[in-house]
Amino acid sequence: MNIQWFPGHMTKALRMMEANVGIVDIVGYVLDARAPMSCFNPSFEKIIGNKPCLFILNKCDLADKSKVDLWCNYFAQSGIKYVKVTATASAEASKITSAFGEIAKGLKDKLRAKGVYKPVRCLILGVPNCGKSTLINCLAGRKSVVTGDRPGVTKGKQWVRLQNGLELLDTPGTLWPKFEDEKVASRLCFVGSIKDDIVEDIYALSLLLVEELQTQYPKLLEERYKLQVENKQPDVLFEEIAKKRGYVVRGGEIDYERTAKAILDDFRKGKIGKVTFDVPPQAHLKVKNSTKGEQSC
Ligand SMILES: Nc1nc2c(ncn2[C@@H]2O[C@H](COP(=O)(O)OP(=O)(O)O)[C@@H](O)[C@H]2O)c(=O)[nH]1
Ligand SMILES: [Mg+2]
Repeated sequence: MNIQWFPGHMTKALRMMEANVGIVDIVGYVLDARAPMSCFNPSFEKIIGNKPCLFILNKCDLADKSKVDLWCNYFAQSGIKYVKVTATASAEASKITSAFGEIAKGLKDKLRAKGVYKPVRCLILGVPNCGKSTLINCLAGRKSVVTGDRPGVTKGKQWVRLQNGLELLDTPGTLWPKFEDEKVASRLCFVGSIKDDIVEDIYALSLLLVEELQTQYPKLLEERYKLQVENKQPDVLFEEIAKKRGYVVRGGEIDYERTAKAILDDFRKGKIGKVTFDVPPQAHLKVKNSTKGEQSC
């Protein structure tokens, strides 16, 4: 599967973030709760530097609660500030605001002691499609920035001022020039951070998804497609799904593209179930032991 990709607009976006980081006080780092590890962008480390950072595990409504809890434990044990949210639910706004508020408080107090009353500025960053703009709209209580279910919707620089004096800077999602690990790249494709149209082989991508689901969530796959999944090769499963769904063309040939797109779409819309592919570093052994080697990351 060939997805080495780094379009020019992402270089531009990273430069914009580097140029603005000097004027922000804190960073909100949005991670897709279905693949938090894969969402860590090495290019962001330089941008964040020593700024206080809040990790926001978003799309929890689509994620596996037990794995999200492992991430929360990991963050808590590592002394990392985090919040788990579903940015599409407006009721979540207060949770996010208070998490930011906690981080901003120390800073505000310091400034006030010096007689400075300025808004606390926060840079919101994350890979494409993880929900940055949705999160900002959730906090603002209105549609202040453009969102969309595909990468690349946010283009320029967008500041949004909240009532509590926090100012948020939305940024275009960025990836990094080279994926060392195919698993990271494919998981970013599954969650829609990498556009399907730059993936050369959508069939190969959907086979990887079937394989990961078969390993980590066999029951969900069985229930969704009413199939027995054990001891079957992913391509065999793929063909069974195609036939069950009637995705065949004239002469009984399987419609590979249609089936591949349907499986990816089912996953992205949460129709297969609540799934999280990545576990935090130390949790790897725990998950393996507790499931008799069924899960891997
Ligand atoms: N189910 C679900 N969808 C979400 C959530 N947050 C964002 N989305 C959807 O994810 C897509 C990308 O969101 P957007 O905010 O544009 O992502 P951005 O590229 O990071 O700014 C949109 O279709 C949103 O509606 C969430 O918590 N749950
Ligand atoms: Mg956006």
